[in-house]
Amino acid sequence: MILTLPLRLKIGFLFILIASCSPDNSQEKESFAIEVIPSAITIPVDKQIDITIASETDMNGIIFSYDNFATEFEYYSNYGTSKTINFYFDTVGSKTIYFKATKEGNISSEVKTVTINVVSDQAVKLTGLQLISFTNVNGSWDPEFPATNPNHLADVVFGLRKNTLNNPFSTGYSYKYWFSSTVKTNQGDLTWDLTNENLYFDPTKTLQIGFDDQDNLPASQPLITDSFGYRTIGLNNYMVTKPSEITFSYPEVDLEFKIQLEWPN
Ligand SMILES: [Ca+2]
Ligand SMILES: [Ca+2]
Repeated sequence: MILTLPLRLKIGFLFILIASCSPDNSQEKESFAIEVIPSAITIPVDKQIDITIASETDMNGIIFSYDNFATEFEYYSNYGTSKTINFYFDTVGSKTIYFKATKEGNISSEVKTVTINVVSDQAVKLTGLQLISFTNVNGSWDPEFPATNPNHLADVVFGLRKNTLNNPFSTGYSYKYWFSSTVKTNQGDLTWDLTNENLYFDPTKTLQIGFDDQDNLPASQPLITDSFGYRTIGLNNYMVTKPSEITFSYPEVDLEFKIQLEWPN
């Protein structure tokens, strides 16, 4: 008789424990396991990397995210038990990618993460830029102000685009946003110190550069006044001499600018 009460309590406790766990257990049963295998965990900037997502079950969706699924990218197709996709990183640093897969019945897999260390390696560092001349420099780009008011001068910003992978499920490349500078109000000194921006790029590849007069955001006017509105620059002619400064001139649009570089050892 002395044992009866504690025994009942124990049974009761066990029952409650099982009951409260059972919804979680059934969710775990529905989820499934995946493996995420990168072809390397340290890669140079501007190099493509392959990542394979594998499962024992056929996958019909792959979902990945760079911010733990606050924003995510979803692709649906019959991927079978293994799918290799491509990633491309245009900045240096540690990159964590979160992966999930789905299978028939709209069932999500567990989350797997992979962290890739993107290093500068043989990349060149863009450390500065000076805009020497552009169309109508010292002239009026903001005609709402009279020529006697310095506000009529251009408020200059420049932007750079890198040729990067369109998306992990494709092999195509196109130029995409990489960096935009601070604004030099009313021309300012037209000189940007970029030492702390970590602007590393593969010197065998090209960049697109554009300069704008920035009006009230988001409006802006290209300072390169032809139909392109940008120029493509490359370092192929400088790979041997490795100069720390290069001047690019485009007389057809009155454009001249100088970049400062740090070459790898
Ligand atoms: Ca303007
Ligand atoms: Ca202005």
